[in-house]
Amino acid sequence: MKNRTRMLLATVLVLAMAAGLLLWPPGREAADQADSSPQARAVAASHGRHLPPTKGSGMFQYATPTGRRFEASQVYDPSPPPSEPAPNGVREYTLVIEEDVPHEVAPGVLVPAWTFNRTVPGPVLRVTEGETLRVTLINKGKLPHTIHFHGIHPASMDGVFELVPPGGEFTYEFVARPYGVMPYHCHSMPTSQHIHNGLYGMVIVDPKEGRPPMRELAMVMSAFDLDRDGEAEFYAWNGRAFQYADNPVELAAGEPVRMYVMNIFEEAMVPHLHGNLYQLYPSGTTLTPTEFTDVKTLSIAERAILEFTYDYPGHYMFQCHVTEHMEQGLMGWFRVVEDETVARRTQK
Ligand SMILES: [Cu+2]
Repeated sequence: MKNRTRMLLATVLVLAMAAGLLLWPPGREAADQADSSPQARAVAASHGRHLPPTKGSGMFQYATPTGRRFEASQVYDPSPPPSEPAPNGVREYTLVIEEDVPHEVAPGVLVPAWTFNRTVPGPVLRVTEGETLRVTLINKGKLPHTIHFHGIHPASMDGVFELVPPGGEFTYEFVARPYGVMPYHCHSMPTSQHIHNGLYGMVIVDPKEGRPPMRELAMVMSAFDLDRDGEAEFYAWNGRAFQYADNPVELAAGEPVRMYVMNIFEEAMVPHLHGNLYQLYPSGTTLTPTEFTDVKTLSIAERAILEFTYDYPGHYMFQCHVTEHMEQGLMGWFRVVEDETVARRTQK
């Protein structure tokens, strides 16, 4: 880690520790829950947004959320871009890499992230199989970076050998195939550091014939090991621990939902829905599901499409079933409502 990064991190942790000491014990958080329904409040209180006391060494027990919650404006929008034909068959994106962008990984806990377009994860890219995907990388960092895409493409577009120097640009261009859910991430060495610091995102490659229209969500599972001791302190859907606990994702009862899921952390993750099961499309590379289940272990860089419909209104947790991950941030709520117009409000 660079010295400046390390100093920034240390400062942040000391501040977070001080805040944590003032606000501990976590019972005080119960009054500050996202949802107004009594059931949601009660359950949220018992799944308090705090680290389990046995987790981590001294400092990290207190480097915890301060009781403040994520505001809606901070939330990573879980709706992917719409599926639509690219103009002239070419889907273009520009991704700008910056280093040490302050990223609030949990309420009150800032980390110096490396970002694509200033978000962690980077933006969801979407293209249809057979179209050309053209991605221009602009490196505004101080280190060489790349973009490595999963999928089928020429070696020269693989983002491993052609390092993009600080101040440099490179355009990746290839025909997108096969359809599925494909990770993209920096492959500069040490790759573990470049990914861990935030340089990752999801590509959705739609099949040419399309998939049935549904409400869609894109969710990246990741984690943050702030002290680099090999054990993460925070786990997250889309880069912020507990953001969808603070800001539940609204769905309508009876509305089919398609959730694109990807695990970019170096531990297995287990996406799990409460009150429901999902049709599973491993890697998103099939048009028919292979399993109807409510848990699926996603190994490192593994991804899937989950399709499901909630029949009953209410609040349902969606979480990682590795319970430690859930307790440390990899959980959120679906608020399933009767009125479809409410859920569609948030749809792109
Ligand atoms: Cu990099």
